[in-house]
Amino acid sequence: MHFLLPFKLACLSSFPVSVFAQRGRVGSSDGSRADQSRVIGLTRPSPTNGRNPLETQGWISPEYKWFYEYPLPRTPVKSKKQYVYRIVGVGYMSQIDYYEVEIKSFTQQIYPDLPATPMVGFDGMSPGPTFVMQQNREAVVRFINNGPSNISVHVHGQYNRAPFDGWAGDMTSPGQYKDYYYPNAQNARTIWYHDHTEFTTGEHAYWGEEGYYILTDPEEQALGLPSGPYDVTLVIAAKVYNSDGSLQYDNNHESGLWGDVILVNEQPWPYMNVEPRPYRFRLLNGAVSRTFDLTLNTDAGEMLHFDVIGSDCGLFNSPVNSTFIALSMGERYELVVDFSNFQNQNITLLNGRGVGDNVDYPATNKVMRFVVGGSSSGGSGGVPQTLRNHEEVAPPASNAKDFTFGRGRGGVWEINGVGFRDVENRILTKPERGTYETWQLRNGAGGGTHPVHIHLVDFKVLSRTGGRNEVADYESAGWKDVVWLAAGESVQVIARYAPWDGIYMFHCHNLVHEDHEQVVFLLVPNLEKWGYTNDTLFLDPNQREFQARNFNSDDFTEEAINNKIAWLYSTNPYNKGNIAGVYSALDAYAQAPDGGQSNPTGSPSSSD
Ligand SMILES: [Cu+2]
Repeated sequence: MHFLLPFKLACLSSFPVSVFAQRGRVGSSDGSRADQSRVIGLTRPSPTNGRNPLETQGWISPEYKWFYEYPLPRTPVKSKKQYVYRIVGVGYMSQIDYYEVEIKSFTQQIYPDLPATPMVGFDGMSPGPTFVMQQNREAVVRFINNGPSNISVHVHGQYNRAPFDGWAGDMTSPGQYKDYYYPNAQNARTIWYHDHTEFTTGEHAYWGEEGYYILTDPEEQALGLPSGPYDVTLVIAAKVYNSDGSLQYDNNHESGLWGDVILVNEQPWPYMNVEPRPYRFRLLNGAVSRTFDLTLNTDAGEMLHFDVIGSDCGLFNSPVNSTFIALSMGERYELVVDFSNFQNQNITLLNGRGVGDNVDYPATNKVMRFVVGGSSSGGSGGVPQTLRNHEEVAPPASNAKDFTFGRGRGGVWEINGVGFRDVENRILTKPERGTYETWQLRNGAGGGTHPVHIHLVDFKVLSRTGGRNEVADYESAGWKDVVWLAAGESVQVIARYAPWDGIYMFHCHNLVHEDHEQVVFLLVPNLEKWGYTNDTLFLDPNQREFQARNFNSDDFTEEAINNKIAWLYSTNPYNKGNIAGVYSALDAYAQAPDGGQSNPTGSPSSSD
């Protein structure tokens, strides 16, 4: 445990649910786009209010008429290759699992009465196959690009070294492959992988290039949470279709693509048969620009209470009871919903209207339906009151750094006036490795909704002023890597810039904004006196030896793959799996009077 400073955050106190209720609109409601763009925060919905038909536009897509008629698709778990690279050392043996994933085109039936939709996805499916990784078992995943355009794969929510983090410019072209080396060393968490290619991330995610990456650990497995068929991933998206069934990508003058068709696991408005018992749901907003305000409702219009057990970076210390979840792009929440008292009833997942800066369409207030059966096959799978023991962290004494997300000259989305193409200035900040920093994220000119994602770190949401003026209980209860910055809001987050040095992105996760410049970098610099040998530093996300290679069948024999993994291991990006040792060395460095020259527990990046 490396968070040693006890501190109870003020924002952990409970807000009554009522403070979120019936949050009003700003300005008149004449239904115009201009009016909608001024809407801030959330309309706390019930199934029968919070809905102003004047503000609902007509269908852009062909009208979809099959609500809750098709089942929720369940995404298959990705299998590793049978051969495993084993490392045997003095007193230890570890192994690195190896996976191969092919990016390729495919078609999927979305409208029953239209041609199948052309898409591109990991292993030719969307969502892509779910990775289930075990803590402390590293993995190498070979992504082979047989698709129509460049890719760069980002595992969102894991501290990958920079060359394996899916930097926007680190591209794998069609006909190439790249080996990504993942540490899998963090606590159990529901994370995801998606394309992160410069200027086309939105389109690529939209065509289907996203999927789950679940990391599990023994502590989580001992909790007895609902598992197997009762542990369900739900990626929610919103898209627009043409009359020939193909996807339409219109970014509305670079402001956003809100979508009039709501999909869960790539099926419009599905249903799922459930038993009257608890289920674990892992929610992900995989949409390009649409934010959601989700509630579970009976046919009689009652809202269900459920337990929120985790967020972006894993389980909370204790569950947080709620009736709603606000979900911006890239955010994840894990819920346990108990259907025990709803035998033979429908429970419908609904979305609010007037949420964030969304444009509403006829059916964007609906998401999916759970059809509760009459009997359960047994098993409890309830929610323990103690899920995890994660200590809190003290904010640093120094002033916060400020980052303003807004629309600059020429209407370009920027951060502090800097955009992705501004190569000279786009490294906006250099947090010292191992230190805590508080960042003030502000929504500036141009309004809009900016879900802010910081790569490398887990952060805690400390405060929100303006707009909703509150941090929801479930936002502050755990650690996150995306925070929703709605119009008029300023949000403070704290993170420890560790364990690695290197260049990492931070950006808006409205993918239209991201593709139109709202991406900059943080550089965690090399600590000068920390005993590096300088042979492999992993600072540069485009470091040549880790880049994509042209496809060559000689590279795909078992021997070649084992040699490649052995070489990756020898470059030692992850301190041979001893990441606790990296943290204690960082602590010692910070405390040592000689600036850490004594280097007590070894340097994390040196080679043998
Ligand atoms: Cu944005």
